Amino acid sequence: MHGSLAHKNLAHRNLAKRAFRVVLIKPSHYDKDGYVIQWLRSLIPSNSLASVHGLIVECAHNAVLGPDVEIQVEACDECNTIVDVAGMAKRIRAAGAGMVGLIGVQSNQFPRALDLGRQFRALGLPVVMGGFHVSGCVAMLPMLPADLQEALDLGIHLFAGEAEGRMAEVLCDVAAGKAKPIYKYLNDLPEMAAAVYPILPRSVVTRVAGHYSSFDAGRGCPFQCSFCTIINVQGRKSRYRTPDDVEAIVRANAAQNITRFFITDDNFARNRNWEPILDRLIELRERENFNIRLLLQVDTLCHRIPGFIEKSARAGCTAIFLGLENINPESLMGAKKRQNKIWEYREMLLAWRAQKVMTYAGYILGFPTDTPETIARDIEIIKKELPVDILEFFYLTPLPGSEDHKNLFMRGVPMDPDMNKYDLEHACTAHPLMSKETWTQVYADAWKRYYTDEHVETIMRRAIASGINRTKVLDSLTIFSGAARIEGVHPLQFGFFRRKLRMQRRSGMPILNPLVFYPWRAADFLKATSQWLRLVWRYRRIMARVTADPSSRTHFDEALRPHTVAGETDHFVEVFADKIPHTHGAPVRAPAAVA
Ligand code: B12
Ligand code: SF4
Repeated sequence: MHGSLAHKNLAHRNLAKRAFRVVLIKPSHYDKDGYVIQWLRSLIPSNSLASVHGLIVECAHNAVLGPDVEIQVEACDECNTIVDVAGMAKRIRAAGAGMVGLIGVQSNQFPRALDLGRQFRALGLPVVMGGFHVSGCVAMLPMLPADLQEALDLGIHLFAGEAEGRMAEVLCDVAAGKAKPIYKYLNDLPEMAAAVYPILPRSVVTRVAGHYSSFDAGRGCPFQCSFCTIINVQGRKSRYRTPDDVEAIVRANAAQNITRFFITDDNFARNRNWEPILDRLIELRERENFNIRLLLQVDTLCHRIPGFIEKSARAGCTAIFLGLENINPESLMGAKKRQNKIWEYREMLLAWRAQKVMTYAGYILGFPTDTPETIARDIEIIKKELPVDILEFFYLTPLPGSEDHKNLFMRGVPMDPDMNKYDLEHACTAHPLMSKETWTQVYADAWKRYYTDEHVETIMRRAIASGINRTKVLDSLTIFSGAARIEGVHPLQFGFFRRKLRMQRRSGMPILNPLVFYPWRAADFLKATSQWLRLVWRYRRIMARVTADPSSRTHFDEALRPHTVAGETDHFVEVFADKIPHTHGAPVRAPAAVA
């Protein structure tokens, strides 16, 4: 089998007379000063890049451009790699033909992607762009927005939808000089069973701290949150990979010595094939000693699925991301996030703790009834009553592709025209009760309010008492506490050792004189480094104190207290008693006392 494959490859090579080089770039976006947000090492891998890379590798194997054309591919994530436009263009020219793919472009990355596309187009190279901004806008809006039109005017080809089963067509069209302005595949979602694997070479993966790679075990989510773009692009039906395919992805990565994975399903708990997939991973771990580590995204009802949490932990899950979003049922109902039952939050979080899995919860600020006072109150409640480790804050944002965005667009409500700001870290439209300044202040204050030294100490004590890896918790606390406050970026976009390149500045902003830029950058670097060193030192001292204290092992507080009596609810559930809808399973309230 191996012999015949090698023979076939050799035959290909002998025939290959021409080359077609595909350069894949996952663009980053700009910071407030107009410099590209990039790092020596990023924190989280790009699954979009791995997916499209896998598709091009498949096209190369299948020689889709003909037996005499060798398809070459290179991939880079701009979050951890400097994009050398001239060098890439030179390599395409040296190959004789090729194209640039701008991969997985989100709305906030669109301005950067357009700047890169413009440079490649000026050099006469074909450029194709895909990702959630293109897909979301084409899926939801009645007309193309101005920025997509600008891309088309530059001669950039747009791809809306998923590329599995369609990449060969795109490559053939580009190679023949007949690429369409827009490829629309939104109404025809590809099956995931037997779909090509997302995979990246080790040299790309090792640019991510901890050498995490990624794959999606499925796509689609049954829920209907109004701020979500995913359901409008990838649909609400669960499409999933087979356990054989997941095993093949793991083995292919393990062959490169990579066994840590971020499974990027938005909601792995709603992947209808979760159990056979986890069973297979458990088998690989327990029978073949694969050192698999998993990071999963799940929903707040996952604890109701029998065996889900236990099997996730056995399969190697050490941390989960979940969309807590808010603890006010009124906000959750307003955003159609009906599946979030606040009275079950503690039970769900305790179930993960029992398996020694760390929890990261997303929390959205700026629902219509939010005020600075209610947000402050709610964060204090979470600190006291919910056993979550890491809380991360986002602005409620009308992301292109979401129902919220479509509604505002159709009603002509003003939204910030600068897509670079649609990173969930900026106020992009007006709030009914808070001015833009107040909302911005509330966001900055939220990080400070949650990550107080006192609460960091409590989280460390809870980690020790629950047997959760304390170093992992400490490292995450450090990053999540410092990223927004010190670097001005959300932790999910964070990395180690920030790079700011003088020449890579947003179009329209001046390139500074070296005599101005370098002293500014040196001062900027020293300021951030000294802030980081102080934070690390403070947190290490907290860790040392907590570890040395024998009472940490038996630490207990309100958040860790399971409900023992049937129908018992948390104190905070009482706070929101009048906002809880009468749905099945909701706590039954005593009739309100007459004032
Ligand atoms: C994993 C993930 C991340 C990871 C990794 C990023 C990545 N792209 O892999 C991390 C944690 C870093 C991340 C961060 C953010 N994310 Co994110 N993320 C996702 C998630 C859950 C999965 C991405 C994925 O792998 N999708 C599967 C791939 C295969 O789909 P795809 O990217 O669309 O690619 C397919 C097609 O579009 C097409 N295609 C794509 N590119 C190209 C190029 C060419 C040439 C062609 C032909 C085809 C093509 O083919 C691909 C294969 O079918 C998505 C939701 C989702 N389900 O996609 C959100 C999502 C992409 N993220 C989103 C956001 C907002 C963010 C953040 C801004 C939020 C934040 N502050 O954390 C940051 C941005 C920072 C950054 N550097 O990316 C939004 C984007 C919405 C929008 N309109 O912009 C999404 C859609 C979720 C949501 N909230 O609605 N994210
Ligand atoms: S649960 Fe997550 S993926 Fe599903 S609709 Fe809501 S925000 Fe989107």
